[in-house]
Amino acid sequence: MSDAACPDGDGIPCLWMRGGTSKAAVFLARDLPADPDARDALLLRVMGSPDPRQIDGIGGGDPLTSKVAILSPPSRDDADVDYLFLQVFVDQARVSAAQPCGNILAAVGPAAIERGLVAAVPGETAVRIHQLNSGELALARVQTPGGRVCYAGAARIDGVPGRHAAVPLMFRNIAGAMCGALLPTGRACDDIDGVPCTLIDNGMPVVVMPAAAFGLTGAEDRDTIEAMAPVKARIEAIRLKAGPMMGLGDVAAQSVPKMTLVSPPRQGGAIATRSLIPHRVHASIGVLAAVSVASACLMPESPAAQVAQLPGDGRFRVEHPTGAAEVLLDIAADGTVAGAGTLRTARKLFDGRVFPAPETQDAPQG
Ligand code: NQM
Repeated sequence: MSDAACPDGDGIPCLWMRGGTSKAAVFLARDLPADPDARDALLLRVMGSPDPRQIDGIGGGDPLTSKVAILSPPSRDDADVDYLFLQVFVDQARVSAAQPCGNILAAVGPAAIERGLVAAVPGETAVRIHQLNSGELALARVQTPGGRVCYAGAARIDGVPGRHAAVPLMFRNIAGAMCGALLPTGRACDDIDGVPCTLIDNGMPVVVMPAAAFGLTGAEDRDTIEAMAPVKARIEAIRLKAGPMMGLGDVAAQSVPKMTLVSPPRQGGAIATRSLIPHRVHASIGVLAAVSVASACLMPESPAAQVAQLPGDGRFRVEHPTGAAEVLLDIAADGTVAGAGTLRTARKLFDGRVFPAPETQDAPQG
C-alpha cells in the first residue's frame, strides 16, 4: 500500500430500523448529498445494489429490506418532520421516489425522536409526518414513557415475530396521492388483456385483479407465485398498460403500480391478497396498498367487491401470505373513504455509521 490516504472515509450516520414488515436505512437529509443523482448513487453503494444478494452492502437481497427513509425538519407548519421514502432496487442500479411506504412510515416517528428532530413528551408523542413522496400528512403515535422512545410492548402484527410497542398510524386525504384521483381512469373496473382490473390509488397506486383470472386460487405462497414465470409475465404486461392509464407514465422502471391478486378470504378476514411489488411477491402487503385494496372492496364493480366479505365496523382484515393486516377505513355518509388507519410496530435495530462500497467502473457480476 502506498502512503496515499485510504479512501474508506468516516462513514455516514445511519439508523437501521424495522418499520412494520420492512426494514430501512434512516438518514438525516443533511448527512447525504443534496443533489438527487449523487445521493442515489451513494445509496446504491450503501445497500450493495445492483446485486441479487447485496453482499457488499446492508440491503437484504429483498425489496422489503432495501429501503431508505430520509428525514429533515418540516417544510410545512402543520408537520413535525419531513419524510422522503426511497426504494433502492436490489438487482438494478435504480432508486425510486415514485412510491410512498406505509410500513417504513411506522419507523419515522421513533427515528425523528431518536435524532432530535421531534421532542418527545412523557407518555405518548404524536408525530405529524409530511410524506414528501405524496405531499400528504400522516399521524403516528409513538410510545415515549419518561420522554424516551420505547420499542417494547404488547402489540403483534402478522409477518413480524414477537410483540412490540404499538405505533398507530392515521392517514387523511390520501385518495389520489400519487395518481391525482382515487380512480385515475374514472372507472372502478377496466379490462386489460381480458382481465377485469381496478386501477386505484388510495395512498398507493394498485391494480386489483382476480387471482382466478390467472388460474390461481389466491392461496398460493410467495415462492410458488415467484416461480410462475408465465403468470408473472402476464401480470407485468398488464402493469405496463395500467401505468399510463393511471397517469404514472412509462412504469417499466418504476416500483408502482403494485399488482394485487384478490380472492375470497380464508381466515375470517375481508379479502385475501397476493401482491407483486411489482416483480417480487410481497411477504405480506404494504400498508397503503392494503388501504387501496380495502377501498376497492367498497366499489361494487371492482373484482375486489366480488370476493370480499365486508366488515360491519370499517375494520378490514386484509389477508396476505403471512397472516392479515388490519386497516380501519373511516367511511363517510356518501360511501367515500374519508380517512384510514392501521396499527404497526417498529424497532431500532442498529445505530451507527454506514460505509458505502467504493465507486467502481466494473460491470456488475451476474
Ligand atoms: O404500501 C412494499 C412495504 C411496501 C410498501 C411495497 C408499503 C405500503 O410493505 O404502504 O408499506 O409495496 O413495495 O413496505
